[in-house]
Amino acid sequence: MPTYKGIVTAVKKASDSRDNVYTVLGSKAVCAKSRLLMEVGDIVAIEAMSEGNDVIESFSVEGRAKKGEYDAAVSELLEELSIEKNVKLLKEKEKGMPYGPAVSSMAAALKDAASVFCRAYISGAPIIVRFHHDGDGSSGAVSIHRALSKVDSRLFVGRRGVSWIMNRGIEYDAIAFNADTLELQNYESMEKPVVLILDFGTAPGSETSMSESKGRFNLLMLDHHPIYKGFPKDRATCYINPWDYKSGTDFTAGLLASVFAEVISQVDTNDMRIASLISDFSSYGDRKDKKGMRTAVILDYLTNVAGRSDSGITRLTPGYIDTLLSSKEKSDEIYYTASSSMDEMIDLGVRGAKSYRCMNGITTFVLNFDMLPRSSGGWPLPGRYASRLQERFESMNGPKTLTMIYYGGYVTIRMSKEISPGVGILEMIERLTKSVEYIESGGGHNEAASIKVKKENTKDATDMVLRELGAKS
Ligand SMILES: [Mn+2]
Repeated sequence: MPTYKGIVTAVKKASDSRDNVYTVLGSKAVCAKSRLLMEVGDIVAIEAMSEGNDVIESFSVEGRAKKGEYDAAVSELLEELSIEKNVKLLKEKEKGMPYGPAVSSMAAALKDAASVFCRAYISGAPIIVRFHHDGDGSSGAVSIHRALSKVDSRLFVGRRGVSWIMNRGIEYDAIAFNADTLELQNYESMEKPVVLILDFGTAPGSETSMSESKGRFNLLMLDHHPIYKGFPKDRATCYINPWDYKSGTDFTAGLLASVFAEVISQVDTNDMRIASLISDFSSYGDRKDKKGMRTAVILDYLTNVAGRSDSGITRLTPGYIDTLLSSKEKSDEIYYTASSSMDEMIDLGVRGAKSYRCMNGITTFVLNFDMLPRSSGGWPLPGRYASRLQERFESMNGPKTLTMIYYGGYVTIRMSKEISPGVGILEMIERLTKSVEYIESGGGHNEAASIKVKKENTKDATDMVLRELGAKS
Protein backbone atom coordinates (compact mmCIF):
# COMPACT_ATOMS: atom_id res chain seq x y z
CA MET A 1 0.00 0.00 0.00
CA PRO A 2 1.13 3.59 -0.56
CA THR A 3 1.98 5.61 2.54
CA TYR A 4 -1.18 6.33 4.50
CA LYS A 5 -1.15 9.34 6.76
CA GLY A 6 -3.44 9.79 9.73
CA ILE A 7 -4.00 10.53 13.39
CA VAL A 8 -4.05 7.80 16.03
CA THR A 9 -7.47 8.46 17.54
CA ALA A 10 -8.07 5.41 19.73
CA VAL A 11 -6.51 2.30 21.14
CA LYS A 12 -8.13 -0.76 22.60
CA LYS A 13 -5.60 -2.05 25.07
CA ALA A 14 -5.05 -5.77 25.42
CA SER A 15 -3.15 -7.56 28.18
CA ASP A 16 -0.45 -8.25 25.60
CA SER A 17 0.25 -4.91 23.95
CA ARG A 18 0.93 -6.64 20.63
CA ASP A 19 -2.82 -7.30 20.57
CA ASN A 20 -3.75 -3.63 21.03
CA VAL A 21 -6.07 -2.43 18.30
CA TYR A 22 -5.48 1.10 17.03
CA THR A 23 -7.64 3.42 15.00
CA VAL A 24 -5.77 5.71 12.62
CA LEU A 25 -7.89 8.40 11.04
CA GLY A 26 -6.98 9.73 7.61
CA SER A 27 -8.72 9.46 4.26
CA LYS A 28 -10.19 6.28 5.79
CA ALA A 29 -10.29 4.87 9.31
CA VAL A 30 -7.73 2.10 9.74
CA CYS A 31 -8.43 -0.39 12.56
CA ALA A 32 -5.48 -2.67 13.10
CA LYS A 33 -2.89 -4.04 15.49
CA SER A 34 0.64 -2.71 15.27
CA ARG A 35 4.13 -4.22 15.46
CA LEU A 36 5.25 -1.25 17.58
CA LEU A 37 3.34 0.82 20.13
CA MET A 38 1.46 3.90 18.93
CA GLU A 39 0.25 6.83 21.02
CA VAL A 40 -3.20 8.37 20.81
CA GLY A 41 -2.76 11.86 19.31
CA ASP A 42 0.26 10.95 17.18
CA ILE A 43 0.28 11.84 13.51
CA VAL A 44 1.67 8.76 11.79
CA ALA A 45 2.57 7.71 8.28
CA ILE A 46 1.81 4.02 7.84
CA GLU A 47 4.36 2.55 5.47
CA ALA A 48 3.35 -1.10 5.40
CA MET A 49 0.49 -3.31 6.53
CA SER A 50 0.07 -7.06 6.63
CA GLU A 51 -1.65 -8.70 3.72
CA GLY A 52 -4.95 -8.98 5.56
CA ASN A 53 -4.67 -5.32 6.61
CA ASP A 54 -4.97 -6.36 10.25
CA VAL A 55 -1.44 -5.46 11.39
CA ILE A 56 0.47 -2.23 10.83
CA GLU A 57 3.94 -3.53 9.97
CA SER A 58 5.78 -0.21 9.95
CA PHE A 59 5.05 3.46 10.44
CA SER A 60 6.79 6.70 11.29
CA VAL A 61 5.64 9.38 13.71
CA GLU A 62 5.40 12.85 12.19
CA GLY A 63 4.31 14.81 15.24
CA ARG A 64 1.33 15.43 17.48
CA ALA A 65 -2.11 16.33 16.18
CA LYS A 66 -3.63 19.66 17.21
CA LYS A 67 -7.28 19.71 18.26
CA GLY A 68 -8.20 21.47 15.01
CA GLU A 69 -6.47 18.83 12.91
CA TYR A 70 -8.31 16.07 14.70
CA ASP A 71 -11.65 17.85 14.32
CA ALA A 72 -11.05 18.35 10.62
CA ALA A 73 -10.15 14.68 10.12
CA VAL A 74 -13.22 13.32 11.89
CA SER A 75 -15.55 15.89 10.34
CA GLU A 76 -14.36 15.01 6.88
CA LEU A 77 -15.26 11.34 7.28
CA LEU A 78 -18.50 12.21 9.06
CA GLU A 79 -19.41 14.33 6.06
CA GLU A 80 -19.27 11.23 3.86
CA LEU A 81 -22.13 9.68 5.81
CA SER A 82 -24.38 12.59 4.67
CA ILE A 83 -26.47 12.44 7.83
CA GLU A 84 -28.28 15.63 6.89
CA LYS A 85 -29.37 14.22 3.56
CA ASN A 86 -30.36 10.89 5.12
CA VAL A 87 -32.68 12.71 7.52
CA LYS A 88 -34.33 14.54 4.64
CA LEU A 89 -34.86 11.34 2.67
CA LEU A 90 -36.23 9.62 5.75
CA LYS A 91 -38.76 12.36 6.48
CA GLU A 92 -39.92 12.13 2.89
CA LYS A 93 -40.16 8.34 3.02
CA GLU A 94 -42.19 8.18 6.25
CA LYS A 95 -44.61 10.95 5.26
CA GLY A 96 -47.57 8.69 4.55
CA MET A 97 -47.02 6.41 7.55
CA PRO A 98 -49.10 6.74 10.73
CA TYR A 99 -45.89 7.49 12.63
CA GLY A 100 -44.62 9.92 9.93
CA PRO A 101 -45.38 13.11 11.90
CA ALA A 102 -43.48 11.76 14.92
CA VAL A 103 -40.45 10.90 12.76
CA SER A 104 -40.57 14.37 11.31
CA SER A 105 -40.68 16.12 14.67
CA MET A 106 -37.88 14.02 16.17
CA ALA A 107 -35.63 14.52 13.12
CA ALA A 108 -33.40 17.13 14.77
CA ALA A 109 -32.90 14.96 17.86
CA LEU A 110 -32.11 11.93 15.68
CA LYS A 111 -29.55 13.95 13.77
CA ASP A 112 -27.84 15.05 16.98
CA ALA A 113 -27.78 11.52 18.39
CA ALA A 114 -26.47 10.09 15.12
CA SER A 115 -23.70 12.70 15.02
CA VAL A 116 -22.55 11.90 18.55
CA PHE A 117 -22.71 8.18 17.80
CA CYS A 118 -20.92 8.39 14.44
CA ARG A 119 -18.11 10.65 15.66
CA ALA A 120 -17.34 8.03 18.29
CA TYR A 121 -17.73 5.24 15.76
CA ILE A 122 -15.46 6.75 13.11
CA SER A 123 -12.76 7.66 15.61
CA GLY A 124 -12.61 4.20 17.18
CA ALA A 125 -13.92 5.24 20.60
CA PRO A 126 -15.52 2.35 22.49
CA ILE A 127 -19.23 1.81 21.84
CA ILE A 128 -21.48 -0.40 23.91
CA VAL A 129 -25.01 -1.09 22.68
CA ARG A 130 -27.38 -2.57 25.23
CA PHE A 131 -30.60 -3.87 23.68
CA HIS A 132 -33.61 -5.21 25.52
CA HIS A 133 -33.87 -8.99 25.42
CA ASP A 134 -36.93 -9.32 23.21
CA GLY A 135 -38.01 -9.14 19.60
CA ASP A 136 -38.30 -5.37 19.74
CA GLY A 137 -34.89 -4.65 21.24
CA SER A 138 -33.10 -7.17 19.05
CA SER A 139 -34.73 -6.00 15.81
CA GLY A 140 -33.47 -2.50 16.59
CA ALA A 141 -29.98 -3.84 17.21
CA VAL A 142 -30.03 -5.66 13.85
CA SER A 143 -31.02 -2.45 12.04
CA ILE A 144 -28.20 -0.48 13.65
CA HIS A 145 -25.76 -3.30 12.93
CA ARG A 146 -26.73 -3.17 9.27
CA ALA A 147 -26.16 0.57 9.13
CA LEU A 148 -22.73 0.17 10.72
CA SER A 149 -21.73 -2.64 8.36
CA LYS A 150 -22.37 -0.25 5.53
CA VAL A 151 -20.27 2.44 7.23
CA ASP A 152 -17.51 -0.16 7.66
CA SER A 153 -17.40 -0.98 3.98
CA ARG A 154 -17.29 2.69 3.01
CA LEU A 155 -14.92 4.16 5.57
CA PHE A 156 -12.99 1.44 7.34
CA VAL A 157 -9.93 -0.62 6.66
CA GLY A 158 -9.86 -3.55 9.07
CA ARG A 159 -12.47 -4.52 11.64
CA ARG A 160 -14.29 -1.94 13.76
CA GLY A 161 -15.77 -3.59 16.83
CA VAL A 162 -18.84 -2.73 18.91
CA SER A 163 -19.90 -4.43 22.16
CA TRP A 164 -23.44 -5.74 21.76
CA ILE A 165 -25.08 -6.70 25.02
CA MET A 166 -28.53 -8.16 25.44
CA ASN A 167 -29.98 -6.54 28.57
CA ARG A 168 -32.39 -8.62 30.62
CA GLY A 169 -33.88 -5.98 32.91
CA ILE A 170 -35.77 -2.80 32.08
CA GLU A 171 -33.38 -0.63 34.08
CA TYR A 172 -29.90 0.61 33.31
CA ASP A 173 -28.88 -0.50 36.77
CA ALA A 174 -25.64 -0.37 38.77
CA ILE A 175 -24.55 -3.85 37.63
CA ALA A 176 -24.82 -2.90 33.96
CA PHE A 177 -23.24 0.49 34.57
CA ASN A 178 -20.28 -1.00 36.43
CA ALA A 179 -19.73 -3.61 33.72
CA ASP A 180 -19.69 -0.84 31.12
CA THR A 181 -17.31 1.35 33.12
CA LEU A 182 -14.96 -1.60 33.47
CA GLU A 183 -15.03 -2.34 29.76
CA LEU A 184 -14.38 1.30 28.87
CA GLN A 185 -11.21 1.25 30.95
CA ASN A 186 -9.60 -0.87 28.25
CA TYR A 187 -9.70 2.03 25.84
CA GLU A 188 -8.01 5.33 25.29
CA SER A 189 -9.72 7.56 22.76
CA MET A 190 -9.90 11.15 21.49
CA GLU A 191 -13.68 11.02 21.42
CA LYS A 192 -15.84 10.20 24.44
CA PRO A 193 -17.10 6.61 24.56
CA VAL A 194 -20.76 5.92 23.83
CA VAL A 195 -23.27 3.71 25.61
CA LEU A 196 -26.48 3.29 23.63
CA ILE A 197 -29.53 1.97 25.46
CA LEU A 198 -32.21 0.44 23.31
CA ASP A 199 -35.80 -0.34 24.31
CA PHE A 200 -35.41 0.06 28.07
CA GLY A 201 -34.05 2.41 30.71
CA THR A 202 -37.03 4.69 31.38
CA ALA A 203 -37.25 3.50 34.97
CA PRO A 204 -36.34 4.78 38.44
CA GLY A 205 -33.62 2.11 38.65
CA SER A 206 -31.68 3.90 35.87
CA GLU A 207 -31.51 7.29 37.49
CA THR A 208 -28.24 6.81 39.40
CA SER A 209 -26.41 5.32 36.40
CA MET A 210 -27.63 8.19 34.27
CA SER A 211 -26.06 10.71 36.70
CA GLU A 212 -22.85 8.72 36.96
CA SER A 213 -22.47 8.58 33.19
CA LYS A 214 -21.76 12.33 33.08
CA GLY A 215 -18.13 12.97 32.25
CA ARG A 216 -17.41 9.29 31.57
CA PHE A 217 -19.29 8.60 28.37
CA ASN A 218 -22.07 9.89 26.15
CA LEU A 219 -25.27 8.13 27.09
CA LEU A 220 -27.76 7.76 24.24
CA MET A 221 -31.18 6.34 24.99
CA LEU A 222 -33.78 5.21 22.46
CA ASP A 223 -36.85 4.07 24.32
CA HIS A 224 -40.62 3.99 23.91
CA HIS A 225 -41.78 3.14 27.41
CA PRO A 226 -44.07 5.71 29.03
CA ILE A 227 -42.13 8.53 30.69
CA TYR A 228 -43.08 8.87 34.34
CA LYS A 229 -43.24 12.21 36.10
CA GLY A 230 -39.82 13.31 37.26
CA PHE A 231 -37.79 10.99 35.02
CA PRO A 232 -34.46 12.86 34.59
CA LYS A 233 -34.01 12.49 30.83
CA ASP A 234 -31.62 15.45 30.80
CA ARG A 235 -29.02 13.26 32.47
CA ALA A 236 -28.63 11.39 29.18
CA THR A 237 -26.65 13.04 26.38
CA CYS A 238 -29.52 12.28 24.01
CA TYR A 239 -32.84 10.80 25.07
CA ILE A 240 -35.33 10.06 22.30
CA ASN A 241 -38.76 8.70 23.13
CA PRO A 242 -41.83 8.89 20.84
CA TRP A 243 -43.89 9.93 23.90
CA ASP A 244 -42.10 13.29 23.67
CA TYR A 245 -43.23 13.66 20.05
CA LYS A 246 -46.99 13.19 20.31
CA SER A 247 -46.63 9.46 19.71
CA GLY A 248 -46.26 6.60 22.17
CA THR A 249 -45.63 2.95 22.82
CA ASP A 250 -46.98 1.92 19.41
CA PHE A 251 -43.89 3.58 17.95
CA THR A 252 -41.71 0.65 18.99
CA ALA A 253 -38.05 0.85 19.93
CA GLY A 254 -37.26 -1.42 16.98
CA LEU A 255 -38.91 1.10 14.69
CA LEU A 256 -37.11 3.97 16.45
CA ALA A 257 -33.73 2.23 16.15
CA SER A 258 -34.45 1.45 12.48
CA VAL A 259 -35.14 5.11 11.84
CA PHE A 260 -31.92 5.96 13.71
CA ALA A 261 -30.05 3.39 11.61
CA GLU A 262 -31.32 4.98 8.41
CA VAL A 263 -30.05 8.35 9.61
CA ILE A 264 -26.58 6.77 9.88
CA SER A 265 -26.73 5.16 6.45
CA GLN A 266 -29.29 4.36 3.83
CA VAL A 267 -30.01 0.72 4.61
CA ASP A 268 -33.11 -1.39 4.25
CA THR A 269 -34.61 -2.00 7.69
CA ASN A 270 -38.14 -2.80 6.56
CA ASP A 271 -38.18 -6.42 7.75
CA MET A 272 -36.93 -5.37 11.20
CA ARG A 273 -39.54 -2.62 11.48
CA ILE A 274 -42.36 -5.00 10.62
CA ALA A 275 -41.08 -7.70 13.01
CA SER A 276 -40.65 -5.21 15.85
CA LEU A 277 -44.18 -3.81 15.48
CA ILE A 278 -45.64 -7.32 15.50
CA SER A 279 -43.43 -8.60 18.30
CA ASP A 280 -44.06 -5.65 20.62
CA PHE A 281 -47.82 -5.65 20.28
CA SER A 282 -48.01 -2.33 18.40
CA SER A 283 -51.26 -1.27 16.75
CA TYR A 284 -49.15 -0.48 13.64
CA GLY A 285 -48.19 -4.15 13.42
CA ASP A 286 -49.55 -6.05 10.44
CA ARG A 287 -50.36 -9.54 11.64
CA LYS A 288 -51.40 -10.63 8.17
CA ASP A 289 -47.82 -10.19 7.00
CA LYS A 290 -46.65 -13.82 7.03
CA LYS A 291 -42.98 -13.07 6.58
CA GLY A 292 -43.10 -10.44 9.32
CA MET A 293 -44.85 -12.84 11.69
CA ARG A 294 -42.19 -15.44 10.97
CA THR A 295 -39.33 -13.02 11.64
CA ALA A 296 -41.02 -11.83 14.85
CA VAL A 297 -41.33 -15.40 16.14
CA ILE A 298 -37.67 -16.11 15.32
CA LEU A 299 -36.48 -12.97 17.13
CA ASP A 300 -38.69 -13.70 20.14
CA TYR A 301 -37.38 -17.23 20.29
CA LEU A 302 -33.69 -16.37 19.91
CA THR A 303 -33.81 -13.64 22.56
CA ASN A 304 -35.73 -15.98 24.87
CA VAL A 305 -33.40 -18.96 24.70
CA ALA A 306 -30.03 -17.23 24.25
CA GLY A 307 -27.74 -17.67 27.22
CA ARG A 308 -29.52 -20.80 28.44
CA SER A 309 -27.22 -23.75 28.75
CA ASP A 310 -28.99 -26.03 26.24
CA SER A 311 -29.64 -23.33 23.62
CA GLY A 312 -26.16 -23.45 22.09
CA ILE A 313 -26.18 -19.64 21.94
CA THR A 314 -23.99 -18.13 24.65
CA ARG A 315 -24.06 -14.57 23.40
CA LEU A 316 -26.65 -13.22 21.01
CA THR A 317 -25.37 -10.49 18.70
CA PRO A 318 -27.21 -8.73 15.88
CA GLY A 319 -24.60 -9.96 13.40
CA TYR A 320 -25.37 -13.54 14.37
CA ILE A 321 -29.13 -12.93 14.14
CA ASP A 322 -28.83 -11.40 10.68
CA THR A 323 -26.71 -14.31 9.46
CA LEU A 324 -29.33 -16.78 10.74
CA LEU A 325 -32.17 -14.85 9.12
CA SER A 326 -30.40 -14.82 5.78
CA SER A 327 -30.09 -18.61 5.79
CA LYS A 328 -33.42 -20.13 4.79
CA GLU A 329 -32.54 -23.54 6.09
CA LYS A 330 -31.39 -22.37 9.52
CA SER A 331 -34.19 -19.87 10.02
CA ASP A 332 -36.80 -22.43 8.92
CA GLU A 333 -35.56 -24.82 11.55
CA ILE A 334 -35.69 -22.21 14.32
CA TYR A 335 -39.10 -21.05 13.20
CA TYR A 336 -40.48 -24.56 13.24
CA THR A 337 -39.14 -25.30 16.74
CA ALA A 338 -40.35 -21.99 18.11
CA SER A 339 -43.79 -21.87 16.57
CA SER A 340 -44.78 -25.48 17.16
CA SER A 341 -44.01 -25.39 20.87
CA MET A 342 -45.66 -21.97 21.23
CA ASP A 343 -48.82 -23.19 19.46
CA GLU A 344 -48.98 -26.20 21.72
CA MET A 345 -48.65 -24.02 24.80
CA ILE A 346 -51.31 -21.58 23.55
CA ASP A 347 -53.75 -24.45 23.04
CA LEU A 348 -53.10 -25.62 26.59
CA GLY A 349 -53.52 -22.08 27.90
CA VAL A 350 -56.84 -21.57 26.13
CA ARG A 351 -58.15 -24.75 27.73
CA GLY A 352 -56.67 -23.99 31.17
CA ALA A 353 -57.73 -20.34 31.54
CA LYS A 354 -60.72 -19.24 33.62
CA SER A 355 -62.90 -16.41 32.34
CA TYR A 356 -64.56 -13.61 34.32
CA ARG A 357 -67.15 -11.01 33.30
CA CYS A 358 -65.86 -7.61 34.32
CA MET A 359 -66.88 -3.94 34.12
CA ASN A 360 -67.67 -2.27 30.78
CA GLY A 361 -68.35 -5.60 29.08
CA ILE A 362 -64.74 -6.74 29.42
CA THR A 363 -63.99 -10.45 29.67
CA THR A 364 -60.86 -11.29 31.63
CA PHE A 365 -59.04 -14.58 31.06
CA VAL A 366 -56.82 -15.77 33.90
CA LEU A 367 -54.19 -18.49 33.66
CA ASN A 368 -51.74 -20.00 36.11
CA PHE A 369 -48.65 -20.07 33.91
CA ASP A 370 -46.76 -22.32 36.32
CA MET A 371 -49.24 -25.11 35.56
CA LEU A 372 -48.03 -25.37 31.96
CA PRO A 373 -45.24 -27.75 31.00
CA ARG A 374 -42.39 -25.72 29.58
CA SER A 375 -39.39 -26.67 27.52
CA SER A 376 -36.09 -26.69 29.40
CA GLY A 377 -34.80 -23.99 27.07
CA GLY A 378 -37.24 -21.64 28.74
CA TRP A 379 -39.29 -20.94 25.65
CA PRO A 380 -41.58 -19.18 25.75
CA LEU A 381 -40.99 -16.63 28.46
CA PRO A 382 -44.20 -15.46 30.11
CA GLY A 383 -44.24 -11.97 28.57
CA ARG A 384 -44.17 -13.23 25.00
CA TYR A 385 -46.58 -15.99 25.87
CA ALA A 386 -49.10 -13.60 27.46
CA SER A 387 -49.12 -11.45 24.31
CA ARG A 388 -49.80 -14.44 22.09
CA LEU A 389 -52.47 -15.75 24.41
CA GLN A 390 -54.17 -12.34 24.39
CA GLU A 391 -54.14 -12.41 20.58
CA ARG A 392 -55.81 -15.80 20.61
CA PHE A 393 -58.46 -14.77 23.14
CA GLU A 394 -59.07 -11.57 21.21
CA SER A 395 -59.66 -13.52 18.02
CA MET A 396 -62.20 -15.68 19.88
CA ASN A 397 -63.84 -13.06 22.09
CA GLY A 398 -63.43 -9.72 20.30
CA PRO A 399 -61.66 -6.55 21.40
CA LYS A 400 -63.12 -6.32 24.92
CA THR A 401 -60.60 -8.85 26.13
CA LEU A 402 -58.05 -8.80 28.91
CA THR A 403 -55.60 -11.60 29.63
CA MET A 404 -53.83 -12.09 32.91
CA ILE A 405 -51.28 -14.80 33.63
CA TYR A 406 -49.58 -15.35 36.95
CA TYR A 407 -46.49 -17.31 38.00
CA GLY A 408 -43.99 -17.27 40.88
CA GLY A 409 -44.07 -13.67 42.03
CA TYR A 410 -45.42 -12.05 38.87
CA VAL A 411 -48.74 -11.08 37.35
CA THR A 412 -48.59 -10.20 33.66
CA ILE A 413 -51.48 -8.38 32.01
CA ARG A 414 -52.37 -7.85 28.35
CA MET A 415 -55.37 -6.11 26.84
CA SER A 416 -56.60 -4.63 23.59
CA LYS A 417 -56.10 -0.95 22.82
CA GLU A 418 -59.84 -0.32 22.80
CA ILE A 419 -60.30 -1.07 26.47
CA SER A 420 -56.96 0.18 27.83
CA PRO A 421 -58.01 3.82 28.47
CA GLY A 422 -61.01 2.63 30.54
CA VAL A 423 -58.88 0.19 32.55
CA GLY A 424 -55.96 2.57 33.20
CA ILE A 425 -53.71 -0.29 34.24
CA LEU A 426 -50.58 1.78 34.96
CA GLU A 427 -52.50 4.07 37.34
CA MET A 428 -54.09 1.03 38.95
CA ILE A 429 -50.70 -0.59 39.51
CA GLU A 430 -49.28 2.61 40.94
CA ARG A 431 -52.19 2.87 43.37
CA LEU A 432 -51.96 -0.79 44.40
CA THR A 433 -48.18 -0.63 44.86
CA LYS A 434 -48.70 2.18 47.37
CA SER A 435 -51.54 0.56 49.27
CA VAL A 436 -50.85 -3.19 49.25
CA GLU A 437 -47.91 -4.39 51.29
CA TYR A 438 -47.02 -7.50 49.23
CA ILE A 439 -46.91 -5.70 45.89
CA GLU A 440 -43.28 -4.75 45.26
CA SER A 441 -43.33 -2.91 41.95
CA GLY A 442 -44.95 -2.85 38.55
CA GLY A 443 -45.26 -1.01 35.28
CA GLY A 444 -45.04 -1.33 31.52
CA HIS A 445 -47.32 -0.05 28.79
CA ASN A 446 -51.03 0.72 28.80
CA GLU A 447 -51.77 -2.52 26.96
CA ALA A 448 -48.99 -4.68 28.41
CA ALA A 449 -48.00 -4.41 32.04
CA SER A 450 -46.75 -6.56 34.87
CA ILE A 451 -46.70 -6.56 38.66
CA LYS A 452 -43.99 -8.01 40.90
CA VAL A 453 -45.23 -9.36 44.22
CA LYS A 454 -44.03 -11.53 47.10
CA LYS A 455 -43.99 -15.05 45.75
CA GLU A 456 -46.53 -16.43 48.23
CA ASN A 457 -48.99 -13.67 47.30
CA THR A 458 -49.05 -14.24 43.54
CA LYS A 459 -52.62 -15.53 43.54
CA ASP A 460 -53.78 -12.81 45.99
CA ALA A 461 -52.46 -10.11 43.66
CA THR A 462 -54.25 -11.72 40.71
CA ASP A 463 -57.52 -11.75 42.66
CA MET A 464 -56.96 -8.15 43.71
CA VAL A 465 -56.64 -7.01 40.08
CA LEU A 466 -59.75 -9.01 39.22
CA ARG A 467 -61.69 -7.17 41.95
CA GLU A 468 -60.35 -3.85 40.62
CA LEU A 469 -61.67 -4.85 37.21
CA GLY A 470 -65.08 -5.45 38.75
CA ALA A 471 -65.08 -9.21 38.16
CA LYS A 472 -68.23 -11.05 39.09
CA SER A 473 -67.32 -14.33 40.71
MN1 LIG B 1 -40.24 -2.49 23.31
